[in-house]
Amino acid sequence: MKLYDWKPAPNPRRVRIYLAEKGIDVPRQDVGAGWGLSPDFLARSTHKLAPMLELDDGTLLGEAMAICRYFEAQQPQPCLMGDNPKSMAVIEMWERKCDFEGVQAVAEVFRNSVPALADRALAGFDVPVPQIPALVERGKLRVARFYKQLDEQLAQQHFIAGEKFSVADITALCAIDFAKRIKLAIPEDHTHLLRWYAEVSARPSASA
Ligand SMILES: N[C@@H](CCC(=O)N[C@@H](CS)C(=O)NCC(=O)O)C(=O)O
Repeated sequence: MKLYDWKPAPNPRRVRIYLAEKGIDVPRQDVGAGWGLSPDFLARSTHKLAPMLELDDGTLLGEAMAICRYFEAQQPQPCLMGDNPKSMAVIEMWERKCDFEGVQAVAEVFRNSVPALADRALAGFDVPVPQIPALVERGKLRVARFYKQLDEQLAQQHFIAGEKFSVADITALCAIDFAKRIKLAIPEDHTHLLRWYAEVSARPSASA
């Protein structure tokens, strides 16, 4: 088994934090090459995205949460994806929101503004995809709404999907640290979100 990883990127980090929380050690290979992925990895990967998990039978698994789901089924404890129908659904709902409205909103700003990605505005494409500058402002609106929704949610409960730490917290943390790289930090008046951010950032897994 091998995990194809890319240290500076937010989606591979979702898997690294998850594995650290579970105490699972998987052989890894960093497939980054500058602002993109190495030609070797691109040639053999169907999705042309990291992370990617290669199983011993050669199966290639893409998508951060599909990789986590594979390990969760093998080693349920500590439980990070719910242990009953309701908690599983609530965690999945919040994790998907943190991906679509968090990671992907930040990526919209990042990929449409960073000069090094001028013709690579969408990940995973092998043809040039030019940036659309108007998407930067729209992405910022999405990120601001994401922060507000999380702040409201965290006023009600300790972690994003309830009273226990879960994959929803992992995805939210990766989205927020990705946003900080482009100076979209949590606003100072979002006190509940800041309380949560300080706590999850202090977990040993956050340095994964
Ligand atoms: N939905 C995918 C997203 C994967 C993704 O976008 N990965 C980025 C790194 S964060 C990537 O591989 N980008 C390749 C590139 O920029 O060329 C997941 O959950 O794993």
